[in-house]
Amino acid sequence: MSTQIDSLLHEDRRFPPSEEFAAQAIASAELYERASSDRLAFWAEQSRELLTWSKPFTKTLDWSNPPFATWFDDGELNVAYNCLDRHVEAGNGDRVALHWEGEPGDTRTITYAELTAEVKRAANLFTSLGVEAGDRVAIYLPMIPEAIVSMLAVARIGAVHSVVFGGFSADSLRSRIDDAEAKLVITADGGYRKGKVSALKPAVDAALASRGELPEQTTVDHVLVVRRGENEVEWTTGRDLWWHEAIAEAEPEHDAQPFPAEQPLFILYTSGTTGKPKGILHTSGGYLTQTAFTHKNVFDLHPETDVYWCTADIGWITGHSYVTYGPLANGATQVLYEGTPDAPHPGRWWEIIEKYGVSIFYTAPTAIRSFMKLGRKIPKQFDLSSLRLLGSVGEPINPEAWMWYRKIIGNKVAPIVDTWWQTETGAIMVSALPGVTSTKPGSAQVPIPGIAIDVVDDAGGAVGAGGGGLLVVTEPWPSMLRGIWGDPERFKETYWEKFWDVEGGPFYFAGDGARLDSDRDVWLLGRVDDVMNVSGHRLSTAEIESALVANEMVAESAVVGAADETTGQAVVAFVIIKESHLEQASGLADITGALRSWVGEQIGPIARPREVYLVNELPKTRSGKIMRRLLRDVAEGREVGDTTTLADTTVMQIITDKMVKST
Ligand code: 6R9
Repeated sequence: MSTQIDSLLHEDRRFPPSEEFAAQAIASAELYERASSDRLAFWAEQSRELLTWSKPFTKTLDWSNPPFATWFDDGELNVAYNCLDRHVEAGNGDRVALHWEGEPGDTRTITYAELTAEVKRAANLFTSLGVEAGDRVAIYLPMIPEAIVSMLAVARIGAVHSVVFGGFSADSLRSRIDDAEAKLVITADGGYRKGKVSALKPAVDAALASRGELPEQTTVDHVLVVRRGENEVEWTTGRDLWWHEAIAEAEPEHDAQPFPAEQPLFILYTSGTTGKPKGILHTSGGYLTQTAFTHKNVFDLHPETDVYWCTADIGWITGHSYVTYGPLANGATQVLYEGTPDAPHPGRWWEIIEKYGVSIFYTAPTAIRSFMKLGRKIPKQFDLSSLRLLGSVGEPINPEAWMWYRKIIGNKVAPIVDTWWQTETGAIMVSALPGVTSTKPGSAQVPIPGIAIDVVDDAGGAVGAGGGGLLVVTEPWPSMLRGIWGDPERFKETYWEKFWDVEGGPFYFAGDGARLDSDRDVWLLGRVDDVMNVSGHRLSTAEIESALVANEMVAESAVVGAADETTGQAVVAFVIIKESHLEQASGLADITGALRSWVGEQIGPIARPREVYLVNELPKTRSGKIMRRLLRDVAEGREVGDTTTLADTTVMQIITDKMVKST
């Protein structure tokens, strides 16, 4: 079977940067020139410029033992010092670091001086609880300032955090605590979600309780509990401590000690296609270099004037790199929001943008599409004129959602950066540079300066302009994962074995399908497991979904390949109709037939869905990625598989109940 992915969609719109934007842009075309003339010297230069090293490094990359890389190996730095103290020392202590907005509308404004002071106390507190450099600390918190304080205080003492998303169950938390052998767990009584307090502490209690086949003892000595929800909690004396009481007693002064560049910084668990979650390991100097570099250049950050907002939860890599480390290393002022986009009303995000004058906004296509579904009336009630740059991450953004984002949210002028990267890559790898690149709706476009990527066939051969295949990273990069916690074999097998012996290799295999257009711009086509094979043509789910959403009636869609006797696989689409077009759609005699023909016209008869199902929800993970595996179960008439990682576990029932079928 060929790995060539047949690409049929055409997109000719181009948006060159405005002169005004280009004139003030941080990034310049020269960055590409410097990086391509000497890639390693470029990263060394960026690292020295962006970070404060306590002991300067003399080596940049050591790739003598692939796939294990070290960057800036003989240098020493303190990550928290770089995110905090040095900004205060430079006279920016009064700059706001966090505009925190609680879901019920309570707020906290925290300056760099205040954040530094809080992190110093927390560092002393963690040390007094027996946490030493190299020890692991689990963080299971809502989006409150203490989440960021905890991450930075752990980093400050050279310990390693493992943030577990607050929506995960007691079992997921337990397996992550056990795998990392965490000594300390930091949690809250509860946090606000959709107008209600959602308790967190009971999950920690359940995770640490002995039961079933679990070992009797965990490695956890203490649980620190932030008071947020004011809900009743159970208490284990000797183990549990209130954050506010303990922090008040902690010493205020704390000198940040330097640690080696390769000191582990965090573990973040991400689910693989099979087996238990992988603990992705990131270290200090290289990670902070690339997150700071990309945050500054991809988001055109002017730290004195910009108000930046990334909507990701700190439980995901986007929250680590573009809420905590990148922005704070760069001294940015940012918004941190506790709740959901629609609480207490569907305009909450736009209200927050208006309130704080947000100028740079970074979110996910799934959020954009759900706002599209509700219509432009809601954002139009707010003043969004402060926005000057928009970012997208997490999934391919289809051209229609891109255009809506630009027009309705970006006031027809804000450049959009579609950023491709992964938990494993640590930081942005492929993206336009605002002010430099002419943007294209739907394409993530070009590797950032200093990053080497390609699209290859199954044998590792470059497909070249116009070709489709697999996305690979062909050279090591500063923020690359350093391994899978406790499992070096799995690290090699999962990411490196496939392209180990190829010319110019080894290459890092990302697991994404991609194509290069005639300008060599990159188009992401979805995970390789999602690619369909219809009569020998490899079709991308992302492209057919794009075509469906380009129909004025369609708000969201998900496409899967279902087994088919004649064609091998057949295209099956799940579609949500926009609220504003429900009447029009129900007036059509054969709406699903119309949508099938539409896809046929947009990309060709081969892509025409065998079936279209109208639904009012799609199954998504908590980080907003569509779980196509479950839809494939429905399309093939099987019992629906494991739904435990869905954000809303009832959604599959709703889908199977409400499906309207046509063939
Ligand atoms: C940052 C993040 C990684 C996977 C990745 C790819 C998809 C992320 C994307 C994108 C198309 C983009 N992905 N950004 N696909 N265009 N701009 O999301 O990390 O949760 O590890 O997911 O997400 O499939 O392989 P993570």
